[in-house]
Amino acid sequence: MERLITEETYSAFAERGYVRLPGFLPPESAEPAIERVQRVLARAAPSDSVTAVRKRLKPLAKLPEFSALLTSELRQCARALAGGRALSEIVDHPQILFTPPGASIWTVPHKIWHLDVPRLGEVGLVGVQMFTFLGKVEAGGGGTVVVAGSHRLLNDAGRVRSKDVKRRLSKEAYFQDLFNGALPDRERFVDEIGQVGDVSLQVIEFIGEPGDVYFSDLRVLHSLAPNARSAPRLMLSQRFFATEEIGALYGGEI
Ligand SMILES: O=C(O)CCC(=O)C(=O)O
Repeated sequence: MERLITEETYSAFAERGYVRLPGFLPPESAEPAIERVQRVLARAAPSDSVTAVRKRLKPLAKLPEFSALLTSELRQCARALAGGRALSEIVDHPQILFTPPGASIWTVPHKIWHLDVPRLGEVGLVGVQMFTFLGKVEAGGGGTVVVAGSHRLLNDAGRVRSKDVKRRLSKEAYFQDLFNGALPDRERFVDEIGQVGDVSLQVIEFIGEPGDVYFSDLRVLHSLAPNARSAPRLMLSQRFFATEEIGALYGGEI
């Protein structure tokens, strides 16, 4: 693992809240899962709704071809990035993320920015999320978007739910603009570094190809993005929760 996780990886993860590990998994290890997904997509009719296709894809993720991508090296890496904390997976298989092509333009979304779990104040990191690719996802191709650096905000505010995190962040000019759909030139959130206090912020699109892995801190604000490319966006994700910290949140085992 040392060949992929260096001191720079740890410090980038601490600073930015995400890290990209190109070729962490052997690209060919994704092939059986890709074949499964493609078989389902090939049977989809143009009139099928996105929800209907997602529903058909969902159970595939329980197949061994998908869990095989959650390697012990990947789990070790998640734990290392989580500062050695014990981690739990609420489900033992990953989740398929699918966005069909067809958006007329790609732009930084102004809505659906969220967290999957509440903030826990000075507890800090509550887990990490892994993303990998079941096909090439290019810029503008619907990859998950995150606000790098946002995990460093609001760590002194005790327990804050996702909705309230957004409400509190809206007091800052950067987030007021990010959440404002009427604002033109939204690519600037990708091209420019914003600032809240001493924290630098930037919207990052998770792009890559089979074998590439991203890890993000579960405190990082993230959203879905449109897919303005011609290929469907197919990614896999798994969440690793800090067992003790999240167990305390929900009053016991998770
Ligand atoms: O589909 C996506 O890229 C968004 C993923 C997401 O919001 C999540 O994992 O919580």
